[in-house]
Amino acid sequence: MTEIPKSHPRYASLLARERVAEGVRQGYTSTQGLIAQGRGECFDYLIGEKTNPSAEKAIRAAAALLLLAERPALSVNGNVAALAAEEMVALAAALAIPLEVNLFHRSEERVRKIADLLRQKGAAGVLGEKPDSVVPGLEHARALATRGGIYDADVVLIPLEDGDRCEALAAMGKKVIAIDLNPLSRTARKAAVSIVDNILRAVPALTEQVRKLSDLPRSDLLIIVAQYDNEKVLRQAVQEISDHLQRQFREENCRQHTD
Ligand code: PTJ
Repeated sequence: MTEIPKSHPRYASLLARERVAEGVRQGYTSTQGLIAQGRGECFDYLIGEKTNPSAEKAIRAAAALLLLAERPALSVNGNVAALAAEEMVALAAALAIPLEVNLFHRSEERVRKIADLLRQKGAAGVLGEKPDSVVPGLEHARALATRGGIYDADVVLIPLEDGDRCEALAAMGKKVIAIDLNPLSRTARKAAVSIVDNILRAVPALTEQVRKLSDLPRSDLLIIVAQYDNEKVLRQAVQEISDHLQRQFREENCRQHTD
């Protein structure tokens, strides 16, 4: 990997880019994953490269949903593995559940490499290498699922993917939690809880919330979920982008006048 000096103003973004490129070199991230990373970088820039209040609300509701679930499941694709393997392992450990590898551009070799990476990072259980069921309504490899994992889950976390599996999982009666920097994506609009944030920041924050809320009685968790309104949160996320851009323009104008 290219050495990025910590003093570089775009250190975090460049490091993430390197991680995805390394995932491609190691063969667990798809080449298409590079394009997804570019889309993500663009939206992260627009949201201000920080966890906004709308995302904080979604993260809290997502943690409550995962704690209330009888059978929660966490999905991992090639970009998630490259960017946040360790963080996903920590989240799975906090919930005491396995992770499940699920790929759009599926090859058995990539599935095995991602499963090995997760085990190497300390995952206690990894599903997805031997899928035994299919999510109805999907005609691609992402339909493959495992009983005891995503197939039977009542709540599923799907970071960084496009919309049709989100809809198909919701049609099975599951509550879907998305992590997607694009608040206008089909996934974000169809999920029960959409975390509009970079996975690099969102997953550690989600694990922290899971730990924090785990002492609460179920009745309090139910209140958090009942008070959550995903449509409102997505509108807020779009407003945060607009406010951020207007602040940027104002600052730029001020600079030009003082130069
Ligand atoms: O590993 P595979 O074969 O399952 O393929 C995975 C990718 C990501 C290539 C595949 O799911 C794909 O093509 O996804 P899309 O359609 O590009 O959608 C990815 C979404 O994730 C986009 O809305 C991006 O804005 C968003 N995204 C990209 N990077 C990040 C992100 N969201 C949060 N954090 C990121 N770092």
